[in-house]
Amino acid sequence: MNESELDAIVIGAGFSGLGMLHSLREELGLNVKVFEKGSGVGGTWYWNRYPGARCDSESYIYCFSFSQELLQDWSWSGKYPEQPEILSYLEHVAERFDLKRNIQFNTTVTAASYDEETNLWHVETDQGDRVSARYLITGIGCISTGNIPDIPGLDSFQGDWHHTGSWPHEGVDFSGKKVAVIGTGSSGVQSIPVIADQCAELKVFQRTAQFTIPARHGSIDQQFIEEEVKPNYAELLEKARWSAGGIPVDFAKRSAFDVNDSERQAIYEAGWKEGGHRFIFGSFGDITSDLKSNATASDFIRSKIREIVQDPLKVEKLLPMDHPLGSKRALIDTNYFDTYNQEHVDLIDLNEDPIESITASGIQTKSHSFDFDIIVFATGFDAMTGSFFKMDITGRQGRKLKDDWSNGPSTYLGLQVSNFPNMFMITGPGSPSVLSNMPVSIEQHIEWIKDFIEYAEDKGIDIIEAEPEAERDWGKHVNEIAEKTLYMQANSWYLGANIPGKPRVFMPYAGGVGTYRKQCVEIAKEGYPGFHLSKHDSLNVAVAD
Ligand code: N01
Repeated sequence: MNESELDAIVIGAGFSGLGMLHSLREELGLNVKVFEKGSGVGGTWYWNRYPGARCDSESYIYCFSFSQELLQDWSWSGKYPEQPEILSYLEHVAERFDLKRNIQFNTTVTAASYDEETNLWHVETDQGDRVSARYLITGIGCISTGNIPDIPGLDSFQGDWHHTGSWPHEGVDFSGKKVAVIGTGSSGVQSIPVIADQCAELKVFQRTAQFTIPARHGSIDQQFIEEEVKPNYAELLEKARWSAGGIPVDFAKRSAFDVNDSERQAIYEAGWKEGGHRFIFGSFGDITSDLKSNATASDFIRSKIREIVQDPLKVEKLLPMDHPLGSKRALIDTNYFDTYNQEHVDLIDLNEDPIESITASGIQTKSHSFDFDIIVFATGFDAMTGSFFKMDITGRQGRKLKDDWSNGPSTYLGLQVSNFPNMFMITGPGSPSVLSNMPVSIEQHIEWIKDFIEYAEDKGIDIIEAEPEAERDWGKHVNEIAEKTLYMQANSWYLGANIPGKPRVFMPYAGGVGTYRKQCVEIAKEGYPGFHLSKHDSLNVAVAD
């Protein structure tokens, strides 16, 4: 590849980067280079190798849809795809479509700056690369920069410690070990039961008790796949694309108060037995929008926690009382609450007994000193903006993305930022991706970006740039939609609440994947209102406010 003729630089080789590379190269014939920090493809699934890691979208819908042959040939083994299998899938995609020839691994992009004179993005890496291209596309994931809390004394700890989001490839041997897990979000809830099975002693440090529903994970239903999925993949995917959450299922429309108490109880029992997110979307349509309806589901889950967990002291700590179900990321689990019935598993409520420091031998809380061999940080991510801020991204007239986003991210459609021409984001803040089945959102972004670039090239347009007004309006719209949801009722990473000092801005678009897609389609049909499209000349240097 002649790098002096690069058309596009893509950052990241997860679902987003692989799909974008394939689309730009195969459909538009562009000369594309991908930079990837890891030594292999996979993105999230390359890094998150913690015990029990899997996706909680059902496997048949957690995939690329651009190749009918790929859809028909690939077979998942589990109801939910587990991390090693997702990684194999992405490896397979990279091999099958010969993508690796355009990917440079073990390379971190450190800086990217837009040059108004040449209308090129100049990209620098930690390996000394200096390359330029007309388009810069970020596929850096939105939950990929780990949050390791600033607890005094971590440096002094004599044991091992790991963050779930950068797990050692060789695995961690927990046998006979005293282990601490800090954090009970998706990663904690998935890893705690598996770590408990392997270690001698486990103490979980919990800041917020969680609602979680049994996943009922198991082998995939082959008959369902062969008879209902594979012959109907096109229709299923189309349904997913226009749905609220990127999955091809029907949401219950009835209210929790359309039925009497015993009917409601029976519906929740059936949902609990079936497991997974169907407990929420298959039961009542207003659980996620109406606090009173939500309370019936929240109460049901609390009753299940009381039923499952034997120790009343642990029950009290495990009951989520400070936020409604679904206002933080909805969780599904395997044996999470049962795990606390094991004698070697204990739970520390950080609200009663906060961590004061990490010592050479373990963790010091306000009232106890605990010894550990291994500390696991399941403490989440500096989501949506963290990975952008790790790079020095400079737009027109030296503007820094970090400065422009100092009060929270601001984008048009989650796809572009004013003053950063020809830079596109896949799963950026302001897009619905994190509230959806990711591959469906990612493919929508990829297709839309590819179509826009094709449109621009056909019309001789050199510069694509979100207009500040459109960006402001989109931000307002994202905010208005969020205000109507229950998401505003919890301290979550959606709001940046998990990172001390991060501006409290609800970052994802909560209007649904289908509604978002409709707006994107209409904008494209109308010739991309809200974007300033221009031919490049070296005087085109005006900065928008
Ligand atoms: O991170 P989280 P995650 N001291 O932020 C706690 C996706 N994902 O890695 O709730 C003590 O959800 C924090 O407490 P609180 C998915 O989108 C998907 O689990 O902030 N505790 C919380 O309990 C998910 O939402 C899958 O009060 C601290 C936990 O650590 C996203 O990734 C699997 C703390 C962090 O939970 C992130 O999930 C895994 C501190 N200083 C991840 N700081 C699947 O598809 C934070 N915590 C299944």
